[in-house]
Amino acid sequence: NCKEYSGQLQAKGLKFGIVVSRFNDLFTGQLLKGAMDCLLRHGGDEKNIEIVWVPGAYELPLALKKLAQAGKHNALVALGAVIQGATSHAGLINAQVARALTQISLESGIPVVDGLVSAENIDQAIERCGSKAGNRGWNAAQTAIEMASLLQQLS
Ligand code: INI
Repeated sequence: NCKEYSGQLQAKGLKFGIVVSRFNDLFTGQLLKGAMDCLLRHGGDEKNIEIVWVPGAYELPLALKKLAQAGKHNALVALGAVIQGATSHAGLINAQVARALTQISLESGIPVVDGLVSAENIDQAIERCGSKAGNRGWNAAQTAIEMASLLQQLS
């Protein structure tokens, strides 16, 4: 007879903010497409979704923090593509961004979902942005819906 909680995959009436990086936009554009597809297929509404573009993955946390502080959204999604080989500091970017996203989420109480693709090469990035390994943007949006729903139940 325990009381159990789990989020529903229903986005109706929920507000989402998506922050997406322009760097590697060949890939991040596909992540955004996947995320939008997921939100709309689960009952989300375009008028309840805000999209913010930043130059690169490193800039994602600050824009997300601003959105989190505004407190207008039920969940936030970060989309980016960091490809090793394209840069020497890819690992550093990934670690910094992942930690910052956690911090923003915990400080604000708003789910911030990490939808960054971290790939060793272009092939891996292709696989994760709408081909054989799916679309990480779509998965991130699904997590955002579930967490937004869960937090509504818990508060
Ligand atoms: N930004 C990315 O989003 N992905 C990358 O692969 C990348 N590489 O390879 O360097 C990248 N660099 C830019 C970085 O995010 C910042 O925009 C830049 O350092 C200015 O702060």
